[in-house]
Amino acid sequence: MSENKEADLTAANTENKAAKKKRVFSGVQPTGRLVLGNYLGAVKNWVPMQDENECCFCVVDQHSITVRQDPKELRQRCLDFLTLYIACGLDPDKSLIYFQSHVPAHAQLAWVLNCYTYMGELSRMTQFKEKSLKHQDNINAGLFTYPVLMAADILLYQTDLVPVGIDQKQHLEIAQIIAKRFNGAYGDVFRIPEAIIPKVGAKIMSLQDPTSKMSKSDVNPKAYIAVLDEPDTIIKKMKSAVTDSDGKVEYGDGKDGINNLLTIYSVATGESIESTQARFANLGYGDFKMQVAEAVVELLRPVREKYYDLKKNEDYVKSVYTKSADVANKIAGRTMDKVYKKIGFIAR
Ligand code: ATP
Ligand code: LTN
Repeated sequence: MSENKEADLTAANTENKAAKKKRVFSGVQPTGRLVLGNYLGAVKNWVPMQDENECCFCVVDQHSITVRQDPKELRQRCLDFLTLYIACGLDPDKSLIYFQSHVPAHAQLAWVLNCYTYMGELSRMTQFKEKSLKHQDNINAGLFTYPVLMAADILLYQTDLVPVGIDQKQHLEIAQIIAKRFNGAYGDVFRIPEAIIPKVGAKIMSLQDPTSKMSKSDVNPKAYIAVLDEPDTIIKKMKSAVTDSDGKVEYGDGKDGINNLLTIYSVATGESIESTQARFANLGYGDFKMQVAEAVVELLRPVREKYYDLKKNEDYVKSVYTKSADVANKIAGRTMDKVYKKIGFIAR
């Protein structure tokens, strides 16, 4: 081959690689109700990624049974979460939107990866420690190996990017460790995924205890704003948000409540933190809270409207998750074949 031709081909390869879309994977467990924290920290950031990348968005139902669930409620919640994904702007023409349990390879790969993950690594996971404290009567093996199933979710699709809130950073790190360990033993099987964590809004705090994370399974509904909360509920919850006694609307140490509300306003409206702070500098807490509440109402209004529209068309929603799972099964199957071959199983 002439030198020039070889150079041309190399250029074409580089171009191809640059043009190749990246794979994105993320998911939310169908527990509690989807809340503002999940929306600002995760789901909202998935929407713009759909244009540039190949995206898989999963309702991770298998993760949710690490905590006891009522079957009837879980079934309904799974459907509601998937419907909400679409209502939040996930587009079935661009992305795969489906249930984890509809792609058996998640559990199959999780089993394999369990054998490449150490007990010591899993016992260091913060989420495991927190959840085992919270559910002391049910510290099951699934709760312990939760990060392995999550690694399987991600590695199965040769994922490049995983958009999540900051609380998932540690789980992403262990997914990278497992992938590198497996690649070290068998060659390049998995792509090494990278966490995408927003600069602002990666950890929205509880409205009742602003030193802890807003969580969708909080027993106190006043602690969170659900994406489907009606405007008057949002306003009431905002009004009762815990603040402090110094009366100044500005960022500061020990001002977790105010810091959180400023962050919420900034992410909800897209206005920078600096200009948000300047905007409210001379306002009392009551008026400030009202303005934050209104911004959240406007942010969530179109989501709520689209959700109730979609609820009228369950067949459409079903067609989305069945078609998506068909494609996801094919992509996942390719990785499983490779994994089984590498570890020495007889080809299927
Ligand atoms: P649970 O209370 O049932 O554990 P959760 O509210 O912590 O649920 P997850 O299903 O664990 O929600 O998380 C879904 C996504 O939302 C993840 O990407 C997570 O990082 C993100 N997320 C969860 N809570 C917040 C929060 N308070 N602020 C920003 N992002 C969040
Ligand atoms: N553990 C995540 C949910 C989750 C996830 C994933 C997120 C399960 N599998 C894969 C990103 C990629 C949580 O938020 N608790």
